[in-house]
Amino acid sequence: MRFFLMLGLFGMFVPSMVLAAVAPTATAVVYPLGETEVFGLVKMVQDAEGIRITGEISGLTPGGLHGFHLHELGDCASPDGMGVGGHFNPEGHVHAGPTSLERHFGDFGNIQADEAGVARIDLRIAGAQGLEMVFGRGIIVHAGPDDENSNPAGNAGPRIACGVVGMSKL
Ligand SMILES: [Cu+2]
Ligand SMILES: [Zn+2]
Repeated sequence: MRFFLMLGLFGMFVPSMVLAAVAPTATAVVYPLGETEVFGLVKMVQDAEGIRITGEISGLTPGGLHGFHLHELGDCASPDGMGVGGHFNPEGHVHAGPTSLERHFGDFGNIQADEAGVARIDLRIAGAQGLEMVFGRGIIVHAGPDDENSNPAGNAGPRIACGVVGMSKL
């Protein structure tokens, strides 16, 4: 009897431990909105320090800074990208930058394009936890820089690329 009780407890704990160990990477293929040619791939993984975001996006303004956020919804259907709603903000904070203690969850700041219009992304959002909340939401790249201050969205201009976050193995 005790054996089966222990087996039952083991059965409850082990799957959650295994799931945590092999938590999927969050991946978004980012497609152009409207007439832009902005395209790329973004990946997010959770570690003890926070969330690490890597990837590469092309077709940007050469040398430009572009606002880069996780928005609330995963609907990239409209050419203006407005279907994804505002910044993902589960805690009701004001807009800020990724190094601020109080900010939207989706405030990833800016990505910097090189002279060929390609941004190679390697951002660390220190202290961010809760990667499980990103799935099904929208990654947006903006035409202009996020000032990491103005509400509600950093005055980053039009939405030029959009991707829905899904699960991948790597
Ligand atoms: Cu945005
Ligand atoms: Zn924001």
